[in-house]
Amino acid sequence: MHRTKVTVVEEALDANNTIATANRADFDRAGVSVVNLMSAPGAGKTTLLERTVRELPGVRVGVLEGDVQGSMDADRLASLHVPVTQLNTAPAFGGECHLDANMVRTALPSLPLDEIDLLIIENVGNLVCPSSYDLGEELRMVLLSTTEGEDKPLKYPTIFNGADIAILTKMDLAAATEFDLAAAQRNIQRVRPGMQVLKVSSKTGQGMDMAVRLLEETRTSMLQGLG
Ligand SMILES: Nc1nc2c(ncn2[C@@H]2O[C@H](COP(=O)(O)OP(=O)(O)OP(=O)(O)O)[C@@H](O)[C@H]2O)c(=O)[nH]1
Ligand SMILES: [Mg+2]
Repeated sequence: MHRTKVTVVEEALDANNTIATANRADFDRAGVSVVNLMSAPGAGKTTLLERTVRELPGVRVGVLEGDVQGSMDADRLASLHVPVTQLNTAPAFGGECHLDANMVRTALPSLPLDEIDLLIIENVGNLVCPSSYDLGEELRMVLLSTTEGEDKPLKYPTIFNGADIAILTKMDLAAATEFDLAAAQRNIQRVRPGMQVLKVSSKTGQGMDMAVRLLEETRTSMLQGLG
């Protein structure tokens, strides 16, 4: 019984990986760099995106918004005049707590790939579900806010282990929440040795120059890889 369960999960992830590979090929063909933004609910994904859109001159950004329900985040971003496509996991995908490659594939026809350079996918707010699902992205970013506690990398290791970059958000609140920055850094390194960690506040702008530079570098290295 247990073995059957494991097999079914493995098959589902294999199928996801096959579709993710097709997505990646389509993104490459279109010359679009793709970033998958993941975090617990409310860690600051949309706020960081809003600020990034404003501070990334010369890069045409598009957004794919993943939410269980509603379009509040998509509406926030659309008001900044960037192309935004909403993906709701309920009811079309049964209220899943993550995006998967097939959902992204379903959204591809509505993404203006020839009008953008960088597609940022805001995953459903969840520190567990998105971990295992490759969407066809080039860069996986996980956000950890100073209001969540420095222990989270140890409690939810998979999402930190599978990400390329960690971003500590809401740094302006670190003192008020007595966030132990050194412990957070240690915990991240324990689950993902060598992980690059950025410290950002979308309110004060702290660290935004580093975040923007990282996205520009992702774009540049993709173009070099294609060329
Ligand atoms: N003080 C402070 N508040 C922030 C910062 N970033 C986001 N917030 C606030 O945190 C709350 C949640 O931010 P969102 O950007 O909506 O978080 P999210 O990760 O997109 O949330 P979901 O999409 O629901 O998972 C909002 O009230 C923001 O104003 C920050 O850097 N500093
Ligand atoms: Mg959001």
